[in-house]
Amino acid sequence: MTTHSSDQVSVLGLGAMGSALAGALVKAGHPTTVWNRTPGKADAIVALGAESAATAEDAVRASRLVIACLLDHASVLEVLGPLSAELAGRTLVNVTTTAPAQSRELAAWAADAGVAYLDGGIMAVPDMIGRPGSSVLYSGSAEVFDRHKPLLDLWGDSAYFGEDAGLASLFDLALLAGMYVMFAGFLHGAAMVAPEGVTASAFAERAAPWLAAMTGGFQGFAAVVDGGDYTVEGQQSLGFSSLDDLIAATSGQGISTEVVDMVQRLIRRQIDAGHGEEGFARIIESIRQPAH
Ligand code: FVH
Repeated sequence: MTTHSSDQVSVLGLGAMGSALAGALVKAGHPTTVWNRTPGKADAIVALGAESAATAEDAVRASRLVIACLLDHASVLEVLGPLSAELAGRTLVNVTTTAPAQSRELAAWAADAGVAYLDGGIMAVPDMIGRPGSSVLYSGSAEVFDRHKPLLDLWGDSAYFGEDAGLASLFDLALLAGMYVMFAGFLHGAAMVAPEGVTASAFAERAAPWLAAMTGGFQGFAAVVDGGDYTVEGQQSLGFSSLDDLIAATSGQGISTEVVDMVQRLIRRQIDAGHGEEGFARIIESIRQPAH
């Protein structure tokens, strides 16, 4: 049996993201009950047609399907820990950002309490919810995912990674790792050109298409990594990839070299281990084996 727009749903947490998720459900016609620790945040959603519950317990009791979108793992435990009896026999979809071990801990707690559990990682900002480009990663109960997919799809593209509840979180954080390092690289470049009077906005105009074009190289690196042979012809070698000039130019601008030093260290460890002729993708071996 799959979710229908007439199915009742409760949303716990009306921060920026919880409000966006609840708003999408209400707009799609789901009878929606909302709860937030601090009163007042429900007003905008109630104006759209949601019911406001006075307590988290009341919100849980209102629906078979409960969505949690709270700050972090600790707040989820604080709110849901005392409600295991009320949640028993219901379905919990937790889209709060948590670490994989925390997602697994919640899944184990839910199993003990008789709660069907699906963990989610949101790859979107609140304004993107329900729009193209928004995706939400899920893992945990396949049955819950399949049954509620029409509802989950209201928020964005829904992707399921498997029964291990920690997998969605792992993918979420792995993707965020790529994002943060890319942002740091962009800001490093902006800081490099700033002493010449170039604004960050002007630099962004050049950086965005350049970095977008460079993502075309991911599959090539991935093929080398998956093949496990870094000697494949046609790759830029580690020896050729030295960042010495880049680091010297960075120092010359009087700014920190920390961002590029990190990449240089990953390259250097492989060259020092005798792999200078092999491809750049080999730095994944430095990442896999922490430096002592
Ligand atoms: N906003 C975003 O762009 C990101 C995108 C990717 C996924 N994240 C994650 O979504 C979770 C919620 O994020 P949020 O943006 O809604 O966060 P806030 O606006 O700060 O709202 C936090 C809500 O959590 C409630 N809360 C915090 N601590 C407790 C607690 N101990 N007990 C009960 N509720 C708690 C808070 O309530 P209040 O402060 O209004 O009373 C808000 O409802 C998050 O995991 C992101 O990483 C969003």
